[in-house]
Amino acid sequence: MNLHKKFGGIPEEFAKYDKSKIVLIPVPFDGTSTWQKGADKGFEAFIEASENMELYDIETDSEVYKNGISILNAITEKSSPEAMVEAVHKSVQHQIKRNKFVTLFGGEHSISIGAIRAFYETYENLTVLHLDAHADLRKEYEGSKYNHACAVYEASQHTNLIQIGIRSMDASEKLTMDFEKVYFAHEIAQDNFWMDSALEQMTENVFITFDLDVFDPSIMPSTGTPEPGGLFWNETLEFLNKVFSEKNVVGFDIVELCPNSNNKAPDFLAAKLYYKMLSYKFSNNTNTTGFEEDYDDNFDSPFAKLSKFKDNDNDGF
Ligand SMILES: [Mn+2]
Repeated sequence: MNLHKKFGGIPEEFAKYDKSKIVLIPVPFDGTSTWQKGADKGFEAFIEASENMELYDIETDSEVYKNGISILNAITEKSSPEAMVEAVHKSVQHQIKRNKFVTLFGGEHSISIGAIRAFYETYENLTVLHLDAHADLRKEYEGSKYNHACAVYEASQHTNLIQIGIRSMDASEKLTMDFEKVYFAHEIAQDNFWMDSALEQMTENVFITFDLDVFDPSIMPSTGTPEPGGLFWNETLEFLNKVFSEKNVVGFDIVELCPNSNNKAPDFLAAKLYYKMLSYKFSNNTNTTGFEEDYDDNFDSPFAKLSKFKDNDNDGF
């Protein structure tokens, strides 16, 4: 599945695994969602929308696809949520070892558990930046630790978890929640300092887990559980831009796109969000000549070891 799919309809030479700095792992899993089903259809809709997107990013003056974006075979393990989480964990581990910048697209939010585990096993003092309408801090839900309602419980125990945009939770989750590191949606609406405050709480290495329902349903209605009072496009991108420029973002996932064939705009939003995040990652916002130098200067990055890309200046990389 998706073997020949390309993000953004990019030329084949930029989609080849060996030459791609970025890998995209589809995990079209929808095994535990409780209300509207359909997150398993999210990836296809996301790719289709991406094919209609222009690939020059105005804000960063860059064409990030030239770093190579390779889509891996989808993780289709669904015999149980546990097995899916382990399959994701293994795959992400493998790609980190191969010095790829790892991105994932859901599927529902339980797919993040294995990815986060692979990253906190790799990086000490990892920050997990969690954007979501929901707290997702349940230790167990409907008999499983790997339910979407438990997406960041493990992160709360093993990482520096910072939560943004939360506006729905169960009272029991208060016991797990670190309120100092939670930026509720109603607070964000009235507070100009939340971005800087959240940034100050982050360690150097950050994994971003992005549940699309953090957005206001007026711009992102295509999620399983839309909640009113969410974030808007420009403020969210302003925040992400700050995070990518001030921290070492080691990977990210985007989850919970539940497409509606009568409204393609949310699918396009998801594709654009993904591309914006990559543009922020691989650009310093002032660079107009290429990415290779940024890339090699960043010795904290696992990419510093990717010497094979340094030798390929003549073939478009
Ligand atoms: Mn959510």
